[in-house]
This record gives sequence, structure tokens and C-alpha cells, in this order.
Amino acid sequence: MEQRLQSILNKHYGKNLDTATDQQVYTALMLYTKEQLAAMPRTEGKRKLYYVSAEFLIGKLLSNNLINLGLFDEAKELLAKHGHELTAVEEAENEPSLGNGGLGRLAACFLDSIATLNLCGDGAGLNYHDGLFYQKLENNKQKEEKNPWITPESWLTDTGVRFTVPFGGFSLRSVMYDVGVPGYNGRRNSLHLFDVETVDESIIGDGISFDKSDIARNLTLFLYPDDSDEAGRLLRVYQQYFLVSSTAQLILKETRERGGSIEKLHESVAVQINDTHPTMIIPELIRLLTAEGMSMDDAIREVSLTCAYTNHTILAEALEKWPMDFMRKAVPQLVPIIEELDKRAKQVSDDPRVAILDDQDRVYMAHIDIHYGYSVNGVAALHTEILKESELRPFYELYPEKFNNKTNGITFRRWLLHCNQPLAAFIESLIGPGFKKDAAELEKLLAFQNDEEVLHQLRRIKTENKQALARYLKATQGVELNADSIFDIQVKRLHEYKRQQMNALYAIYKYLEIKAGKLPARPITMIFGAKAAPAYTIAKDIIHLILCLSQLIESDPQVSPYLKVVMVENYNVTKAEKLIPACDISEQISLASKEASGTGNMKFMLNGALTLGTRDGANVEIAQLVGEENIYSFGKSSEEVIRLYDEQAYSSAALYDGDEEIARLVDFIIDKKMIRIGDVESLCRLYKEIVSKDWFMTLLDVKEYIQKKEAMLADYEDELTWSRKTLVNIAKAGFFSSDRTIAEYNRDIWHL
Ligand code: DL6
Repeated sequence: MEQRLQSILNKHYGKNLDTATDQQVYTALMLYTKEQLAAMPRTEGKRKLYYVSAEFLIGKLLSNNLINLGLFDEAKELLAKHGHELTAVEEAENEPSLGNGGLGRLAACFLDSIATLNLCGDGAGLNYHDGLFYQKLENNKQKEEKNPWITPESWLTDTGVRFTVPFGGFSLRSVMYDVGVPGYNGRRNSLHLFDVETVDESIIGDGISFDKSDIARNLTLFLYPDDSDEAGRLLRVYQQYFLVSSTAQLILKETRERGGSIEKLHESVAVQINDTHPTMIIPELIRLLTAEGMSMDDAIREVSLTCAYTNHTILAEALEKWPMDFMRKAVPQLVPIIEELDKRAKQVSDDPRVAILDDQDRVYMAHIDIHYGYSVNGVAALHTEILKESELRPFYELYPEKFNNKTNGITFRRWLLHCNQPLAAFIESLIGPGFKKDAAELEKLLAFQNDEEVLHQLRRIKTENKQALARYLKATQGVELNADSIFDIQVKRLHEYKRQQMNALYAIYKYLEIKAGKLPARPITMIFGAKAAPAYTIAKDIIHLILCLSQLIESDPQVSPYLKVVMVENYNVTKAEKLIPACDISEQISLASKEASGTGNMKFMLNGALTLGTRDGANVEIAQLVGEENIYSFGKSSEEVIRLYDEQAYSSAALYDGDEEIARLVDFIIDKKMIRIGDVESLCRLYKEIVSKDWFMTLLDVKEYIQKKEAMLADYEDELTWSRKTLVNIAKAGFFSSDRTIAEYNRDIWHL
């Protein structure tokens, strides 16, 4: 390694390991690691998986690739010998900005596990040059800026593979870049990222605005371009088709190269459709197969045996329905195929709830997936039950055999071995290294439940991680944190169903308590990290509320020693890796039934935080695993929430009017102290939304939430009991390894 690094540094910069900057060392180490990765053998298999996704939130790659290649310790020691710290060198890496939240991060964890389990499977996505957006926090508001991440030397390799993607009236050339995906096992796969040569960042104007109609120049600029107008929605269709047409062409090319038969495509290929964004791969594959001479019947049969669909949400707004007019304009070649698919679906059932085209000429993308895929899975046990029993019930009645659950998971390489090296080393000292390959071995930790020294050490490690986070936030955001305070963290996309607003109401509660002289036993640090979709006004109002509270509390000497509210700017994977190991209280407080799974909940648990959560998504399975005594559950059940929706029986106004305590907290949003700091329009809008609508039922659970959090804060003071609970959580986290999830996908769906 040393020789090769010296030679790269000399060639590129005329430097050596002693004289090079951290940035130069980063580039050399990245290039070296890329070479090592390219030299790994590929996975092999008769059937090959293509995991197609609009998002791959892969995070920085250097450390994880070094870990998976078994080179991490060697690199760390070598750099140290020459005066460089690997953590400082890593700072030079830009985080690829290719995802938004859980769905994209899940796809990245899955790629890691697919390669680690030696399964033949690649990812396929788009190479967004400016990502979702970079979030700046200014004047207590979110401001969006572009988030460029691609540098001349990067993990991307131009494969030389090109396809032509036809659109209505023009076509674009697709360029395929690859990012290597090393398994923790000596074999590798690839993430294919398709791009256009004509993309032009100079068309980006103020913030993230650009000409949405200039498809050739804008196609791969941003993930999820603003869809509040028609041009934005149409652009999403262009992007989706570009992704799936490139992938479908790659599939046919590779199948032939691997000696497979296109006529028996499903014997050589499995396609996993990650949410509805890549749904058009179904009609596109049918189009390509019929163009090869296959009959429509045969093409539909083969594609239906090849494609499987994962549902990641029951939120109606996220279940895509595109006007057929968009298809006529962007992808007219798919229109007759979609009509044919609709006609055949109507022959299977005349129930309008399962139709592909509705009477307003809209295409229900998920319905294509379910009729013409061979598997439909949810991402946590509760979520899959809700799909079967309510959201997709008519489909479940038609095709019960297609439905199955695959509870999500996370890769422990990134979310323990990399992000929490002190904890990983401590675990290894207790139970040996076996847990690194087999996460179920973490259960061996249970033998230490009554070992006081172990329990004290767990708290010491947590405190050190809190100190490290404090140093990081001081350096990057100028924020001072007290590592002796309790760290209560809610980091995830900003959405009303995730109820960051409920957590903000807790901050108001605590502020008022402290003002009234009721001081907490220990200071509390409430940390938020979240991006709001640019066109989602109420989500931005919630960010504004949190930032105003942060300012109000900070500037009040009576309160600030006991309470702090921090919003981390531009929350991303890199920041998650620093926040999660430092967390005491993991906030998982979505309205029951709405969070399909959650994966942050698993990362926090694995890193020794205790969950304060509703009985939603994978929280339910966490509770089953650790036992009710090791989790803090609260709130109305999913059955109750679904009943309230069905009967339209929820009224936030009634709760507000009937409960002085609730009214006192909500009223504070527009208290004169807040109005003095904040934007009246934004605060009033949010206030009105909560009082008169509150679609995600914040006021239903807020009182129980506050009580539970208070109980939790009190429990924190009993160090041994708290630490014992964290130990049980770590020990039971093995189930949430994405290696387990992927083994199940392969056993039940892919059969690679
Ligand atoms: O399955 C990964 C992840 C789940 O853990 C989250 O619960 C779920 O919200 C997320 N889904 C999406 C899709 N769109 N929406 N909303 O991001 O998937």
C-alpha cells in the first residue's frame, strides 16, 4: 500500500506521504482503493439481480470500502506513520448526493449486503450532479442550494457503455458510470449510474431554480425536482424513463453476454422495483422484448416473472399517479403497452380500485407493479399487514400469493464498525470478532447484563461519542454542546407524519416548565436534523418553529443552562454517522400506521440509544425483541388511528378546545416572544394547521409523549439500569442487519 500511495502522490502532485495535504492523501487513497476494488472478483450467479432505484444514499465511501476490503487498519496506521489522521483525510471526500432519506439509504445498505452475501446483483440509478439540495439555515429558515459532489477524480468510472433513450420527438444518449461495491467477503458488484453527456450546471440560477423544460441539459441535475408545477412533474417522468430504459437495455445486453436467453428472461434476471419510481421498467421491458420478435403474451409473461415490487409507503401522495397525457408527450412508445396492460388487468377484475387507468386518464404506477410483478413486499411486519388489510386489500384478495414481508435492515459495517469504532472494539473485547460476520452473535452480550464494569464502560463510551459530536458541531456549525447533558435526537426527513412538530411542542413544554422554576435533574440537548421538500410549506414552517425556539432558548439565561435546541444544517449520511453514536434518546414518534418501517430506529438501537417511540413500523419489532421494559412506547395504536381516519372522527380543534395544557403549548407558537423572533405568516400558518387540521394527529398523542419523555429523563439518572437497557438493545439489534433482510429477499423472492 505504502509504495503504491507514494507513487500515486508523486505522479499526481509531485509529493509524498509526508509532504502531501490531507486532500491529496485522500485522492491517492481513493485511487488506490478503487484499484484494489477493481481487482476483486465479481460475484457470479445464474440469475442476476438488478436493484433499480431513484435513490442510492451511499454516503462517503472511503472508510467503508477500506473496511470491506480488509484494509482499514493498515491504511490508518500507515497514514498515522506519516502524520495524517484517517478521519481528517476522510473530511476531504464529498458525500455523493444521490438520495433523500430512508428509501435511498436502504438501497445503499442492500448493495453492501448483496455483495457481502456473495450474491450477483447490481444497483441501477441516476447520476444526479447536484443531488437533492444543500440545506442552508439562514434567518431561522431553510434555504436550498445546489449540492455538487462530483470531482475530476472520484469513485465514478466511465464504463464506455452507451445507450440511446427515445423520448417523444427526441432521444438522448445515456452514459453508464459505475461505482464499485465491495462485499465484506472478497467479491464485488457494481452500482450503475446513468447520466446524459449534455447535462449543463450553468442553467441553474438562484438557489436550485432552472429551466425545467430543457430536458437535455437538466435531466440529471437534481433528484426529485420540484413537482409543484406541471413542468416539474413531467421532468420526473423523463428522469424515470431515462433510468428504466437505460437499465432495461443493459439487462438485455448483459443477459446475452452471460449466455442467457431473452425468451426465458426470468431464468437469468430478477428486477427489484424500489417504490414506484422505476415502474416503467415493466412496459419498457415488454416493449423491448416485443421489438425482438416476442409475442405480447410471451413478453408480458416473462416480464411478470422477472419483476418484483417493494412498497415503502402508504401515504397517498407518495403513491405515484401520472396523467396519461404525460406519457403521450414524454414516452409515447409506452402508451399502447400501458393501455394493453390496463385492458388485461380489467379482464382480471372489474373492481375500479385495482385498475391501472382511472376515469381521469391517470396511470396508477403501483397497480402496474402489482398486476405485472411476481412479488409485492412491505418493509416491516406492521406495514405489510396494513398493506394486506387496508391499503392494498383488493389486490391482496386477488393475488394473496404475491404478498410478503421483508423487514428492513441496515449494514453493520457502516452503522457500527465504521461509525462507532470505540463501541465496536469494546464489543469485540467482550464477545470476540464473530459478530462482524454474523450479527446474531451480538446476543452474547446478554451475558454481561449484570456486569457493572461493562455497564459503566458503555456509558463512558457514550460520553466520549457525545464529546466527539460536540467538537464536530463546534467546528462545523459553531454550536456549543454540553456532553454531560442528555442527548435527545430526531433526525430524518421532515414530514408532518414523522411529527417533528410534536417534539417541538415538548421543547415548548420544557421551556415553560423551566421558566416556572421546575428545573430538570440534568440539562437536555434536543437535536434535530431534517430537510424539507422545497415545495412543502408546512414542513418548512416546522423547521422555522424549531429554529425560532432554538434562538429563544439560547438567548434566555434562565433557560439556556438547562435546555438547548439545535438544528443540524444539511443533515446527511456523514452527519448521521456522528450523531447516532452520541445519542441517548432516539425519537421515533411517527403517527402509528404511517412510518412504513424506519431504519434510523435500528441504527440508534445498535449504537446504544433507547427508543422513545410509537407502535409504528419497525418500532413494533424492536419492542418485541427487547421487551417492553427496554423501550419507551407511547401513543394510540395503528388500529385506532386507522379507525379515526375511516370514521373521520379526529378533531384537533376539539382536543385544543377541551384541554388547557394542550392549548397552552400550541398557543406558544404564536406567543409574542416567538413573533418577535420569527416570521408571523409562517408561525400563524403552522398554528392554524395544528389547531384546525392536524392531519397527522399531533395533538392526539402529545400529552402521553410528554409524560413518557419525562419518565425517560428520570430513568437516565439511574446509570446502571439505563446502561443495562442499552446493552439489551445492542444485543438484540442483530435481527436488523441488512444481511438478514437480503438473505430473506434472496430466499423468498430473487432465488439468485
Ligand atoms: O423502506 C425504507 C424507508 C422506510 O424505512 C420509511 O419508513 C419510509 O418512509 C421510506 N419511504 C420512502 C418513500 N416515500 N415516501 N414517503 O421514502 O422507506
